[in-house]
Amino acid sequence: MAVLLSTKAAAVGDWEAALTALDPALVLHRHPFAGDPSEIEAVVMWTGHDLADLRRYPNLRLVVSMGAGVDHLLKPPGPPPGVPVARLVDTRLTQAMSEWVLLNVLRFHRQDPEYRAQQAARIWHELPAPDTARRRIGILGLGALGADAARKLVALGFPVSGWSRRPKAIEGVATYAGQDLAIMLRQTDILVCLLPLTPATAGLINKDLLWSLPRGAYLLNAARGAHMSAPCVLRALDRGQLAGAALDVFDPEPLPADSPFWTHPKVVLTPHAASVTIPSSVAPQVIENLRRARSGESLLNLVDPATGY
Ligand code: NDP
Ligand code: OXD
Repeated sequence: MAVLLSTKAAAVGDWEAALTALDPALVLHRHPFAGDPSEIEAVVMWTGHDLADLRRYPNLRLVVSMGAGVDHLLKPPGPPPGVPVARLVDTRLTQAMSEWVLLNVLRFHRQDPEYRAQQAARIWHELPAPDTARRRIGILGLGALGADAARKLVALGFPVSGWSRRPKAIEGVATYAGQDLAIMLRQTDILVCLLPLTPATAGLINKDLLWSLPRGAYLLNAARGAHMSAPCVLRALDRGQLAGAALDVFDPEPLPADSPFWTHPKVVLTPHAASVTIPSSVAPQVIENLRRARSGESLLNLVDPATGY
Protein backbone atom coordinates (compact mmCIF):
# COMPACT_ATOMS: atom_id res chain seq x y z
CA MET A 1 0.00 0.00 0.00
CA ALA A 2 1.20 3.53 -0.69
CA VAL A 3 0.73 7.19 0.18
CA LEU A 4 0.14 9.75 -2.56
CA LEU A 5 1.74 13.18 -2.05
CA SER A 6 0.21 16.11 -3.85
CA THR A 7 1.81 19.53 -3.53
CA LYS A 8 4.06 22.01 -5.33
CA ALA A 9 7.09 20.44 -7.02
CA ALA A 10 9.37 22.57 -4.83
CA ALA A 11 7.96 21.05 -1.62
CA VAL A 12 7.34 17.40 -2.47
CA GLY A 13 10.96 16.32 -1.92
CA ASP A 14 10.91 17.68 1.65
CA TRP A 15 7.72 15.72 2.35
CA GLU A 16 9.26 12.53 0.98
CA ALA A 17 12.40 13.01 3.07
CA ALA A 18 10.46 13.80 6.26
CA LEU A 19 8.08 10.83 5.99
CA THR A 20 10.66 8.23 4.96
CA ALA A 21 13.01 9.41 7.72
CA LEU A 22 10.37 8.15 10.16
CA ASP A 23 9.25 5.12 8.18
CA PRO A 24 11.82 3.97 5.61
CA ALA A 25 9.47 1.24 4.41
CA LEU A 26 6.71 3.70 3.49
CA VAL A 27 5.91 3.64 -0.23
CA LEU A 28 5.34 7.15 -1.56
CA HIS A 29 4.09 8.29 -4.93
CA ARG A 30 3.84 11.77 -6.38
CA HIS A 31 0.63 13.12 -7.88
CA PRO A 32 -0.27 12.61 -10.71
CA PHE A 33 -0.02 8.84 -10.20
CA ALA A 34 -0.22 6.61 -13.27
CA GLY A 35 0.08 3.27 -11.44
CA ASP A 36 -2.55 0.94 -9.98
CA PRO A 37 -5.11 3.12 -8.10
CA SER A 38 -5.88 0.30 -5.65
CA GLU A 39 -2.37 0.75 -4.21
CA ILE A 40 -3.18 4.17 -2.69
CA GLU A 41 -4.37 4.06 0.93
CA ALA A 42 -3.78 7.71 1.87
CA VAL A 43 -3.49 11.05 0.12
CA VAL A 44 -1.52 13.85 1.75
CA MET A 45 -2.38 16.95 -0.21
CA TRP A 46 -2.37 20.70 -0.53
CA THR A 47 -4.39 23.03 -2.74
CA GLY A 48 -4.65 22.58 -6.50
CA HIS A 49 -5.56 18.90 -6.34
CA ASP A 50 -8.71 18.05 -8.30
CA LEU A 51 -10.95 16.43 -5.67
CA ALA A 52 -12.58 14.18 -8.27
CA ASP A 53 -9.19 12.43 -8.45
CA LEU A 54 -9.68 11.12 -4.88
CA ARG A 55 -12.52 8.95 -6.16
CA ARG A 56 -10.07 6.93 -8.26
CA TYR A 57 -8.62 5.13 -5.23
CA PRO A 58 -10.88 2.27 -4.05
CA ASN A 59 -8.76 1.54 -0.94
CA LEU A 60 -8.43 5.14 0.26
CA ARG A 61 -8.74 5.27 4.05
CA LEU A 62 -7.28 8.68 4.92
CA VAL A 63 -6.89 12.16 3.46
CA VAL A 64 -4.53 14.60 5.16
CA SER A 65 -4.31 18.32 4.53
CA MET A 66 -0.75 19.63 4.33
CA GLY A 67 -1.93 22.68 6.23
CA ALA A 68 -4.10 23.67 9.17
CA GLY A 69 -6.91 24.66 6.83
CA VAL A 70 -9.10 22.15 5.02
CA ASP A 71 -11.39 24.37 2.93
CA HIS A 72 -9.50 23.20 -0.17
CA LEU A 73 -10.51 19.63 0.67
CA LEU A 74 -14.11 20.15 1.65
CA LYS A 75 -15.27 22.23 -1.28
CA PRO A 76 -17.51 20.34 -3.72
CA PRO A 77 -17.26 17.47 -4.51
CA GLY A 78 -15.28 17.00 -1.26
CA PRO A 79 -13.50 13.81 -0.24
CA PRO A 80 -15.13 10.47 -1.08
CA PRO A 81 -18.00 9.73 1.36
CA GLY A 82 -16.82 7.94 4.50
CA VAL A 83 -13.11 8.75 4.04
CA PRO A 84 -11.87 10.70 7.07
CA VAL A 85 -9.95 13.96 6.69
CA ALA A 86 -7.25 15.07 9.11
CA ARG A 87 -5.60 18.48 9.32
CA LEU A 88 -2.35 19.64 10.91
CA VAL A 89 -1.91 21.09 14.36
CA ASP A 90 1.75 21.77 14.98
CA THR A 91 3.73 23.86 17.43
CA ARG A 92 6.00 25.35 14.76
CA LEU A 93 3.04 26.21 12.52
CA THR A 94 1.37 27.86 15.49
CA GLN A 95 4.53 29.71 16.54
CA ALA A 96 5.04 31.10 13.04
CA MET A 97 1.47 32.38 12.87
CA SER A 98 1.81 34.08 16.24
CA GLU A 99 5.00 35.74 14.97
CA TRP A 100 3.09 37.11 11.98
CA VAL A 101 0.30 38.38 14.23
CA LEU A 102 2.71 40.00 16.70
CA LEU A 103 4.74 41.57 13.88
CA ASN A 104 1.69 43.25 12.42
CA VAL A 105 0.00 44.19 15.69
CA LEU A 106 3.23 45.86 16.77
CA ARG A 107 3.71 47.45 13.34
CA PHE A 108 0.41 49.32 13.64
CA HIS A 109 0.48 49.80 17.41
CA ARG A 110 3.96 51.36 17.27
CA GLN A 111 2.95 53.65 14.34
CA ASP A 112 5.56 52.10 12.08
CA PRO A 113 3.88 53.16 8.80
CA GLU A 114 3.77 56.77 10.04
CA TYR A 115 7.40 56.74 11.18
CA ARG A 116 8.57 55.20 7.88
CA ALA A 117 6.73 57.97 6.00
CA GLN A 118 8.35 60.58 8.25
CA GLN A 119 11.77 59.03 7.69
CA ALA A 120 11.28 59.15 3.92
CA ALA A 121 10.49 62.87 4.23
CA ARG A 122 13.32 63.50 6.79
CA ILE A 123 10.77 64.66 9.37
CA TRP A 124 11.93 64.55 13.02
CA HIS A 125 8.62 64.49 14.86
CA GLU A 126 7.57 62.44 17.85
CA LEU A 127 4.03 61.08 17.59
CA PRO A 128 1.85 60.61 20.72
CA ALA A 129 3.23 57.59 22.59
CA PRO A 130 1.20 54.41 22.01
CA ASP A 131 -0.38 52.89 25.12
CA THR A 132 -0.35 49.10 25.09
CA ALA A 133 -2.86 48.88 27.92
CA ARG A 134 -5.41 50.79 25.82
CA ARG A 135 -4.92 49.08 22.43
CA ARG A 136 -7.67 46.47 22.35
CA ILE A 137 -7.07 43.39 20.23
CA GLY A 138 -9.98 41.22 19.04
CA ILE A 139 -9.32 37.80 17.58
CA LEU A 140 -11.79 35.99 15.32
CA GLY A 141 -11.20 32.28 16.04
CA LEU A 142 -9.73 30.90 19.24
CA GLY A 143 -8.47 27.57 17.95
CA ALA A 144 -4.89 26.30 17.79
CA LEU A 145 -3.71 29.54 16.17
CA GLY A 146 -6.04 32.15 17.65
CA ALA A 147 -5.59 30.95 21.24
CA ASP A 148 -1.80 31.00 20.96
CA ALA A 149 -1.74 34.48 19.45
CA ALA A 150 -4.14 35.64 22.17
CA ARG A 151 -1.90 34.33 24.95
CA LYS A 152 1.19 35.97 23.45
CA LEU A 153 -0.60 39.31 23.06
CA VAL A 154 -1.79 39.09 26.69
CA ALA A 155 1.82 38.47 27.72
CA LEU A 156 2.79 41.71 25.96
CA GLY A 157 0.19 43.62 27.99
CA PHE A 158 -2.56 44.17 25.40
CA PRO A 159 -6.23 43.83 26.40
CA VAL A 160 -7.28 40.83 24.31
CA SER A 161 -10.68 39.44 23.45
CA GLY A 162 -11.60 36.57 21.18
CA TRP A 163 -14.57 35.02 19.45
CA SER A 164 -15.29 31.37 18.85
CA ARG A 165 -18.26 29.24 17.87
CA ARG A 166 -18.58 27.61 21.29
CA PRO A 167 -17.90 29.35 24.61
CA LYS A 168 -14.24 29.17 25.67
CA ALA A 169 -12.11 30.12 28.65
CA ILE A 170 -8.56 31.38 28.10
CA GLU A 171 -6.77 33.02 31.01
CA GLY A 172 -6.53 36.78 30.57
CA VAL A 173 -8.74 36.83 27.46
CA ALA A 174 -12.30 38.17 27.32
CA THR A 175 -14.13 35.55 25.32
CA TYR A 176 -17.27 35.83 23.22
CA ALA A 177 -19.21 33.20 21.32
CA GLY A 178 -21.83 33.11 18.61
CA GLN A 179 -24.12 36.16 18.57
CA ASP A 180 -21.89 38.14 20.96
CA LEU A 181 -19.50 39.06 18.18
CA ALA A 182 -21.01 42.55 17.90
CA ILE A 183 -20.04 43.31 21.52
CA MET A 184 -16.43 42.37 20.84
CA LEU A 185 -16.24 44.37 17.62
CA ARG A 186 -17.30 47.60 19.33
CA GLN A 187 -14.29 47.24 21.65
CA THR A 188 -11.66 46.20 19.08
CA ASP A 189 -8.90 48.49 17.83
CA ILE A 190 -7.00 45.74 16.00
CA LEU A 191 -9.04 42.86 14.57
CA VAL A 192 -7.20 39.63 13.75
CA CYS A 193 -8.89 36.94 11.63
CA LEU A 194 -7.77 33.36 12.33
CA LEU A 195 -10.98 31.54 11.46
CA PRO A 196 -11.32 28.47 9.27
CA LEU A 197 -13.12 29.12 6.00
CA THR A 198 -16.53 27.46 6.26
CA PRO A 199 -20.02 28.26 4.97
CA ALA A 200 -20.62 30.06 8.30
CA THR A 201 -17.49 32.25 8.15
CA ALA A 202 -17.17 33.02 4.42
CA GLY A 203 -17.65 36.73 3.75
CA LEU A 204 -17.84 37.57 7.46
CA ILE A 205 -15.56 40.60 7.08
CA ASN A 206 -18.09 42.69 5.21
CA LYS A 207 -19.41 46.23 5.39
CA ASP A 208 -21.47 45.60 8.55
CA LEU A 209 -18.57 44.06 10.43
CA LEU A 210 -16.04 46.69 9.37
CA TRP A 211 -18.30 49.58 10.30
CA SER A 212 -19.00 47.99 13.70
CA LEU A 213 -15.36 48.57 14.65
CA PRO A 214 -14.27 51.85 16.21
CA ARG A 215 -13.21 54.37 13.53
CA GLY A 216 -9.53 54.03 12.67
CA ALA A 217 -9.26 50.35 13.61
CA TYR A 218 -6.82 47.98 11.92
CA LEU A 219 -7.50 44.64 10.23
CA LEU A 220 -5.15 41.64 10.14
CA ASN A 221 -6.24 38.68 8.00
CA ALA A 222 -4.11 35.54 7.83
CA ALA A 223 -7.01 33.08 7.58
CA ARG A 224 -8.46 32.98 4.06
CA GLY A 225 -9.13 35.65 1.46
CA ALA A 226 -12.76 34.57 1.15
CA HIS A 227 -13.39 35.66 4.74
CA MET A 228 -13.37 39.25 3.55
CA SER A 229 -15.15 41.26 0.92
CA ALA A 230 -12.26 42.96 -0.88
CA PRO A 231 -14.38 45.95 -2.07
CA CYS A 232 -15.65 46.51 1.50
CA VAL A 233 -12.14 46.40 2.96
CA LEU A 234 -10.84 48.82 0.31
CA ARG A 235 -13.77 51.19 0.91
CA ALA A 236 -13.23 51.08 4.67
CA LEU A 237 -9.53 51.91 4.15
CA ASP A 238 -10.26 54.74 1.70
CA ARG A 239 -12.88 56.27 4.01
CA GLY A 240 -10.72 56.09 7.13
CA GLN A 241 -12.89 53.53 8.88
CA LEU A 242 -9.82 51.29 8.75
CA ALA A 243 -6.47 52.96 9.40
CA GLY A 244 -4.55 50.04 7.94
CA ALA A 245 -4.58 46.37 7.07
CA ALA A 246 -2.06 43.54 7.09
CA LEU A 247 -3.20 40.86 4.68
CA ASP A 248 -1.64 37.47 4.01
CA VAL A 249 -4.50 35.80 2.17
CA PHE A 250 -6.58 36.73 -0.84
CA ASP A 251 -9.27 35.37 -3.09
CA PRO A 252 -8.03 34.44 -5.64
CA GLU A 253 -4.40 33.58 -5.00
CA PRO A 254 -1.96 34.55 -6.37
CA LEU A 255 -3.28 38.09 -5.97
CA PRO A 256 -3.85 39.40 -9.54
CA ALA A 257 -1.30 41.98 -10.67
CA ASP A 258 -4.01 44.62 -11.11
CA SER A 259 -5.42 44.26 -7.57
CA PRO A 260 -5.54 47.63 -5.76
CA PHE A 261 -4.21 45.88 -2.64
CA TRP A 262 -0.70 45.76 -4.14
CA THR A 263 -0.25 49.50 -4.08
CA HIS A 264 -2.66 50.64 -1.39
CA PRO A 265 -0.74 52.97 0.95
CA LYS A 266 -2.49 51.57 4.03
CA VAL A 267 -1.94 47.90 3.20
CA VAL A 268 1.00 45.64 3.97
CA LEU A 269 0.70 42.27 2.31
CA THR A 270 2.47 38.92 2.26
CA PRO A 271 1.90 36.08 -0.25
CA HIS A 272 0.13 33.52 1.97
CA ALA A 273 3.37 33.14 3.89
CA ALA A 274 2.29 33.87 7.47
CA SER A 275 2.90 30.28 8.53
CA VAL A 276 4.20 27.62 6.18
CA THR A 277 4.11 23.93 7.12
CA ILE A 278 7.51 22.40 7.88
CA PRO A 279 7.25 18.75 6.73
CA SER A 280 9.79 17.42 9.26
CA SER A 281 7.81 18.99 12.08
CA VAL A 282 4.44 17.50 11.07
CA ALA A 283 5.63 14.12 9.76
CA PRO A 284 5.15 12.34 13.13
CA GLN A 285 1.42 13.14 13.23
CA VAL A 286 0.98 12.06 9.60
CA ILE A 287 2.71 8.72 10.27
CA GLU A 288 0.71 8.26 13.46
CA ASN A 289 -2.55 8.95 11.63
CA LEU A 290 -1.64 6.44 8.97
CA ARG A 291 -1.10 3.86 11.71
CA ARG A 292 -4.40 4.77 13.33
CA ALA A 293 -6.29 4.66 10.04
CA ARG A 294 -4.92 1.18 9.36
CA SER A 295 -5.90 -0.08 12.81
CA GLY A 296 -9.27 1.66 12.90
CA GLU A 297 -8.37 3.94 15.83
CA SER A 298 -9.66 7.50 16.12
CA LEU A 299 -7.54 10.01 14.21
CA LEU A 300 -5.56 12.98 15.47
CA ASN A 301 -6.88 16.38 14.35
CA LEU A 302 -9.88 14.85 12.65
CA VAL A 303 -11.99 17.30 10.66
CA ASP A 304 -15.75 17.40 11.16
CA PRO A 305 -17.33 17.68 7.71
CA ALA A 306 -20.51 19.03 9.33
CA THR A 307 -18.81 22.19 10.65
CA GLY A 308 -16.16 22.37 7.92
CA TYR A 309 -13.12 22.50 10.22
P1 NDP B 1 -8.95 25.65 14.58
O1 NDP B 1 -9.90 24.72 13.96
O2 NDP B 1 -8.02 25.14 15.64
O3 NDP B 1 -9.72 26.89 15.22
C1 NDP B 1 -10.79 27.49 14.58
C2 NDP B 1 -11.41 28.51 15.51
O4 NDP B 1 -12.43 29.21 14.79
C3 NDP B 1 -12.09 27.86 16.72
O5 NDP B 1 -11.95 28.65 17.87
C4 NDP B 1 -13.56 27.82 16.28
O6 NDP B 1 -14.50 27.84 17.35
C5 NDP B 1 -13.65 29.12 15.51
N1 NDP B 1 -14.80 29.09 14.62
C6 NDP B 1 -15.06 28.22 13.61
N2 NDP B 1 -16.25 28.50 13.05
C7 NDP B 1 -16.75 29.55 13.71
C8 NDP B 1 -17.95 30.27 13.62
N3 NDP B 1 -18.89 29.98 12.72
N4 NDP B 1 -18.15 31.29 14.49
C9 NDP B 1 -17.22 31.60 15.42
N5 NDP B 1 -16.05 30.94 15.57
C10 NDP B 1 -15.81 29.93 14.71
O7 NDP B 1 -8.10 26.28 13.37
P2 NDP B 1 -6.61 26.85 13.42
O8 NDP B 1 -6.51 27.84 14.52
O9 NDP B 1 -5.63 25.73 13.41
O10 NDP B 1 -6.50 27.55 11.98
C11 NDP B 1 -7.38 28.58 11.60
C12 NDP B 1 -7.21 28.91 10.12
O11 NDP B 1 -6.00 29.62 9.89
C13 NDP B 1 -7.08 27.71 9.18
O12 NDP B 1 -8.33 27.11 8.92
C14 NDP B 1 -6.48 28.34 7.94
O13 NDP B 1 -7.50 28.81 7.10
C15 NDP B 1 -5.69 29.53 8.50
N6 NDP B 1 -4.24 29.35 8.33
C16 NDP B 1 -3.54 30.24 7.57
C17 NDP B 1 -2.19 30.12 7.41
C18 NDP B 1 -1.40 31.13 6.65
O14 NDP B 1 -0.20 30.94 6.43
N7 NDP B 1 -2.01 32.22 6.23
C19 NDP B 1 -1.44 29.02 8.05
C20 NDP B 1 -2.26 28.16 8.85
C21 NDP B 1 -3.62 28.32 8.97
P3 NDP B 1 -14.58 26.64 18.42
O15 NDP B 1 -13.34 26.84 19.30
O16 NDP B 1 -15.84 26.90 19.12
O17 NDP B 1 -14.52 25.37 17.63
C1 OXD C 1 -2.72 26.40 6.24
C2 OXD C 1 -2.18 27.41 5.38
O1 OXD C 1 -3.93 26.23 6.27
O2 OXD C 1 -0.97 27.39 5.10
O3 OXD C 1 -1.92 25.74 6.93
O4 OXD C 1 -2.90 28.30 4.95
